Amino acid sequence: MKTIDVCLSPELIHLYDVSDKTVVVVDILRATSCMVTAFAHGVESIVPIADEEECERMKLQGYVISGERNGQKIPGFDKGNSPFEYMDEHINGLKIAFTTTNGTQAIEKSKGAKQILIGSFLNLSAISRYLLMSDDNILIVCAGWKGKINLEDSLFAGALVDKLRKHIEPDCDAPLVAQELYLAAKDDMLKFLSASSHVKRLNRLNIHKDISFCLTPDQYHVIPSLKKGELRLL
Ligand code: 3SL
Repeated sequence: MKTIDVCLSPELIHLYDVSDKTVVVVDILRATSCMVTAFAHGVESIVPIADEEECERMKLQGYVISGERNGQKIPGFDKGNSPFEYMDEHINGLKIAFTTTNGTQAIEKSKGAKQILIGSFLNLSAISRYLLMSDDNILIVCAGWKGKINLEDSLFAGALVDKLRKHIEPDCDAPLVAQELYLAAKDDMLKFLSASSHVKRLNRLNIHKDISFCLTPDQYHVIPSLKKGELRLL
């Protein structure tokens, strides 16, 4: 039977051999939710970049530059990290270079995996259907916050484990922890997350509607996948 595991923080990724695995990178609030939204609205490609200056230089190559640090849009960048910035018709066909506090760092740390997919609640069923059909073992990499574990990415991991569990064997205890967490939270994830550090941080920045949107399952059916350093639709 195929296996599934959960890396609760990118700092733990050295514990996993990703070379033969499909890795699903998740940063629910808000990087991977933004990426999924952007592809659902016709973005051509996204280059995820860990370093802010490197991302800024992509402007010279004609890219739209997007990014945040600590939840706030980087001054001088074209766009920030709210999914609502990636929903209008002007998004269609754009090539974006994207840097975020945690999400793009998690993608960078996952390089070396057999395949890298971008997950969020917004494309949860699309991802789970794809993983069921694939032969690869699976690792969910949670972006967390600056190396620490966070609740929202762990909840997504649990939701995905819950969908796959009948067909895919947990490789360790982290999938079980995540699944139990999700089962406790699933009836009201917004309430469950109200005490979480990043929800409190975003609320302090007056970012409210992004939170409930990013927790909405199955808005889109797209699956972004990393190839040669660039995210494109699978
Ligand atoms: O850390 C990240 O990658 C971001 O998603 C964080 S924020 O939601 O934009 O603050």
